[in-house]
Amino acid sequence: MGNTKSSALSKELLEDLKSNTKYSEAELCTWYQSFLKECPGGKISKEQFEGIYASFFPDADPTAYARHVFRSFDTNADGTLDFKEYIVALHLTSGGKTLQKLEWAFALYDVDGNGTISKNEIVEIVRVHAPSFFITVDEIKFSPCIMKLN
Ligand SMILES: [Ca+2]
Ligand SMILES: [Ca+2]
Repeated sequence: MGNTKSSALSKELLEDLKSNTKYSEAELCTWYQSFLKECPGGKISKEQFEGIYASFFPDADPTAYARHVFRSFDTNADGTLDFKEYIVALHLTSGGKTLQKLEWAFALYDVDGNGTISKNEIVEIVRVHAPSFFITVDEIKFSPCIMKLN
């Protein structure tokens, strides 16, 4: 094995992810290794993401979904998800704290990014998402957090 400097998570990133997600150091390291195996470049392209998503949710529309996911998780807008963006996405969609989920869901639903969610935007997201994968529209409607954001 060569000296794979990049195969270890940096201490900084590890601490950051540990404090922002529910995952343990061991889990994060394990995921990082499998992430690198799938994506040796350390980044997931939209096409790769579509492939992964399609294998989980064969009935959904991976292209539209990937577009929305990238819009809300590709925080540095470079067109790929790096490990941090990937873990944050994974964390939020699989059981993050309610407030974080709401903030993320809001960003996801706010397709044009104008700070409010229109009926058309909800229709657009509901059309492409896999049932029960996201927070429901009712939760959005009744959330004080969303009222505040609005
Ligand atoms: Ca990115
Ligand atoms: Ca909007």
